[in-house]
Amino acid sequence: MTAPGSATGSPEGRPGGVEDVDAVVVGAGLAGLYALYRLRQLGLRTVVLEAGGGVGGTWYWNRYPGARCDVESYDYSYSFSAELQQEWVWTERFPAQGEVLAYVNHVADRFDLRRDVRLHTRVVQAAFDDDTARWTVTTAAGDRMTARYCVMATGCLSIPKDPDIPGLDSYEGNLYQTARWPHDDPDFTGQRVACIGTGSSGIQCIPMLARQAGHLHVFQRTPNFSVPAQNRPLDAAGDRAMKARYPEHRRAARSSYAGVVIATTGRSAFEVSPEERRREYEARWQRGGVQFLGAYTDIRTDTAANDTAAEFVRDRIRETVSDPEVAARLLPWDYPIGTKRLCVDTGYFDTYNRPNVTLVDLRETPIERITPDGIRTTAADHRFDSIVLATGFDAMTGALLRADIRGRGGRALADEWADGPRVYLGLAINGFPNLFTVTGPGSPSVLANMVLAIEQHVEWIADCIRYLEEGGFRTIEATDQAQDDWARHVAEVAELSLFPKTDSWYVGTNVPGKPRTFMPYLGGFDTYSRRCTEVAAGGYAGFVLEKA
Ligand code: NA7
Repeated sequence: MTAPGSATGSPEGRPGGVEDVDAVVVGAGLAGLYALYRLRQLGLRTVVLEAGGGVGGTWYWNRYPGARCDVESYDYSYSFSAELQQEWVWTERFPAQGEVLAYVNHVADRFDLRRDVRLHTRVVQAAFDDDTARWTVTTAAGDRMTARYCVMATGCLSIPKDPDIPGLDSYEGNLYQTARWPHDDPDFTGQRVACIGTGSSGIQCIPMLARQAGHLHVFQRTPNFSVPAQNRPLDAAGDRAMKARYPEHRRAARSSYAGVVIATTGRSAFEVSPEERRREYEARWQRGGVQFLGAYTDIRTDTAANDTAAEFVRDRIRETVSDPEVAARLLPWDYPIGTKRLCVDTGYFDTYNRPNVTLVDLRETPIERITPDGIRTTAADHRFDSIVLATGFDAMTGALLRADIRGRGGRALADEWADGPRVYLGLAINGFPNLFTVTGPGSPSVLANMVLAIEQHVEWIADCIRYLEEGGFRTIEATDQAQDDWARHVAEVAELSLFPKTDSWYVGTNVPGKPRTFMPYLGGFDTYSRRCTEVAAGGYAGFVLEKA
């Protein structure tokens, strides 16, 4: 017996190896699994196609030492099931990669999701057929599947950036990429190790590598702001208290700016004295995490206000790093704090006090090339047993473009987005009917608590599909006008902040040739989700619905 909506229970195979289902979901991370859960509830035969060898998405791939969530565990978890949130016990305030992955696997088992997930299955094309109004999804193995609905749950940070360093292929030592970390936990004991990149991934793994390596060289191009996690184990009494007020905690998160409640003073940084400001920053530093930036309302919008927070962090770096020359190289100067994603670390700056750690400043001595035995900068030839690339991702659009999505008349998404992504509400694209992008560009996504952002999107998509099914509609498609208006709104809101001028993966400048567009929506999770609800309640304003 199979449950209603099970794809494996009743596949409709056709000659030629084509399988027909109701919905295809691409990706089995937190988004894809929840999409499967909701679409099954609608009675749709749903299949999830996943490139990896396990569920978990980001948490499956990013298993480098020190990988940890920078959102607190009680928030970085599904809220859709009261039973799930009551029974799961988190052990740390900021969960390590392994714990989040164990959680996702628990969810997959608890809700019997695995039977409709196909692992090791990479989607290489999704094409819409105008005549049948169905999507044909092709896998790397050449298998094909058709579906009425295609849900792209491919993640915002899932395609590692090609590090474009000459000579990389010639390297004969061990080469690692944080986002494609091997499962057998490499041992760096006694080795000469290099780490290239000092974003969140680098900042998390550098302290761990330093503990093992004989000597670690960190190759830094842009210094980063980082605040301490102040991570700690959770205890049973705290767990009981949290679980007693979970529903109200979730309600508050759902109506918050970031999908997680960030306590703010509600004041401008200049409404208070420098001493009071310092006390506020100090208290937040001691509490740990990205709540640091919530101190004042104008940190994201006013350069001078921002600089009070930036200078506080620079002072902590000067205080922590004992060699003043090394400290000076670690100071971020040329962009406002928070306009690249703020890093959250455990012992990062302190790592530079270790005798076995050397900082190489690539602004002074750029990398010329990777050689067979190491890295050549303009100043020296370094020999390494292992090189770790923590060089980031082709964020937000990378996975969608990689999938070769073709809409009406065979038009390619890559052509549509040649000047930057345009996605109505970050959810739907003109010319690509019945295709949905979970946490797509133009939605709060990476600026919000991702799990809540995922739940809000999946719930909206499931409600929309139910509406189509019950109303006898064949397709839903965003209008060009609605999509343009939304893209303009996303850009205008971003312009009110300090974000767009900073080079970062938010604007795509980390990937050569990528058009500069501020991709996430900065208007707030609360405002945004209200807007999505209104659009649906208004009979899907900004969409064209076609009757079957
Ligand atoms: P990030 O934040 O994009 O960081 C990548 C780092 O790699 C950053 O320091 C880059 O320097 C550096 N980088 C990239 N390419 C090169 C080359 N060619 N040479 C030297 N240095 C290079 O990616 P992460 O994986 O750390 O974090 C991404 C998100 O994942 C994070 O924000 C969290 O949300 C989770 P640059 O700044 O470009 O000078």
